[in-house]
Amino acid sequence: MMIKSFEGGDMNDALRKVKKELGPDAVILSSRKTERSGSSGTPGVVVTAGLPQMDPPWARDLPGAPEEAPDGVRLSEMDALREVIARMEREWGPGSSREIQGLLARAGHLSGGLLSPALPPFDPVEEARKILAASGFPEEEQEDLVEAFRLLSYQPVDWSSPQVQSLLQFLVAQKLDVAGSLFSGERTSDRPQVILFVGPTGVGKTTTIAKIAAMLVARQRRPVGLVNLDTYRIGAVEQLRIYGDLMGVPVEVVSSPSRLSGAIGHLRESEIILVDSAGRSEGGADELAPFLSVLGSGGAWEFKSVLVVSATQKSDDLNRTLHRFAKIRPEALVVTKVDETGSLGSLYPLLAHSRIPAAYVGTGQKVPEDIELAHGGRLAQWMIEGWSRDGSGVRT
Ligand SMILES: Nc1nc2c(ncn2[C@@H]2O[C@H](COP(=O)(O)OP(=O)(O)O)[C@@H](O)[C@H]2O)c(=O)[nH]1
Ligand SMILES: [Mg+2]
Repeated sequence: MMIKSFEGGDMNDALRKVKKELGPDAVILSSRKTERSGSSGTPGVVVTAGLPQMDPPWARDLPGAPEEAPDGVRLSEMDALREVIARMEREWGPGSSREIQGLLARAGHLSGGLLSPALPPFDPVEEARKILAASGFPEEEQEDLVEAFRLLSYQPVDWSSPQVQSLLQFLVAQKLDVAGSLFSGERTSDRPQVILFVGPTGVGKTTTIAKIAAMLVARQRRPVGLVNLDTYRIGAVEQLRIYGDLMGVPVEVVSSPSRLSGAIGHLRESEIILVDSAGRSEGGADELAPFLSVLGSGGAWEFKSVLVVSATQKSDDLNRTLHRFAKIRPEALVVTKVDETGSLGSLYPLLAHSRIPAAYVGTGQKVPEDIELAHGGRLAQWMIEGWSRDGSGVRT
């Protein structure tokens, strides 16, 4: 590289001289202000520039060309290079001097007489990876989604973070399995629908049942009955009874499987019977098994079960819950507490791979309003962008 300094009254003046003498391939290495410039003696700018071509023969004869040392290395060129490299390593971090030519090659990078570093190019695939990790998607899912993203992101568009988010939402939404309402708009059978809600303690089963019951009673004017399977006999039974009383809905408490049939019979006026299970935290399908054999015996009612999980559970816990209740063969999921976590990506494996579609989403503690029908696009948006209460969810 041939290196040379040019003086000018201002930056444009100096750059004009650089271009005139070294041509359009000149690389700007540094610039500084001077007290005096040229023959006029007024303040000016000195620009040090070089030509990447290694020492073309004609360069030696240019006015002001550095002198050649005995070993063939131009002394002033070596000093200038050392200075530039030292400064780059200092300001932009170790290794950055390797990019010296690319970074300095444009006079447009000069501002106020100083060189400013170029930003690294925006990498949409890297951005997608970052978003998925920050949103709590498990690592192996991140890999699959990033691979799908890579395949679809070949378009030569000007990628920005919102565009990366949109494509990720599209990919995620496509995978999510949603059921829609558990209830047909109108009564389709003379037999009541009996729906059992199972899931770990504290996820929001009783609250969800109250929300759904209120929705059916108040909005759809459908007769609803509630049953509580009391497998633990402490406290939790009262909660459902209070909700039932508030809504004017009959509640049956059943502590023995042999009484279950009779209790459902008491609710024969009800078109829909929601069954709560108040179990021990370590209990799962096993403690419900004797009740299940009655519920699933068929005949007088239609039966299905729903697994309630909380969005605050980690992916591994959700998986464990799924296994604990697999024997019950839940036909749908309710996901509660999406309002309580910033990383909904942990729900992705359950909603994408469990083959149990999501029916409802719990969005807060308020009964009855904080529930909506599960919607793939909305869930995907919340997983990628975080949850936000916008009130536009569908409730029935
Ligand atoms: N933030 C939030 N809290 C909820 C939601 N659903 C239920 N909860 C709360 O979770 C706690 C346990 O709910 P509960 O219905 O008693 O759980 P259960 O043991 O499964 O019956 C209560 O304080 C509820 O108010 C929800 O969607 N969002
Ligand atoms: Mg409960």
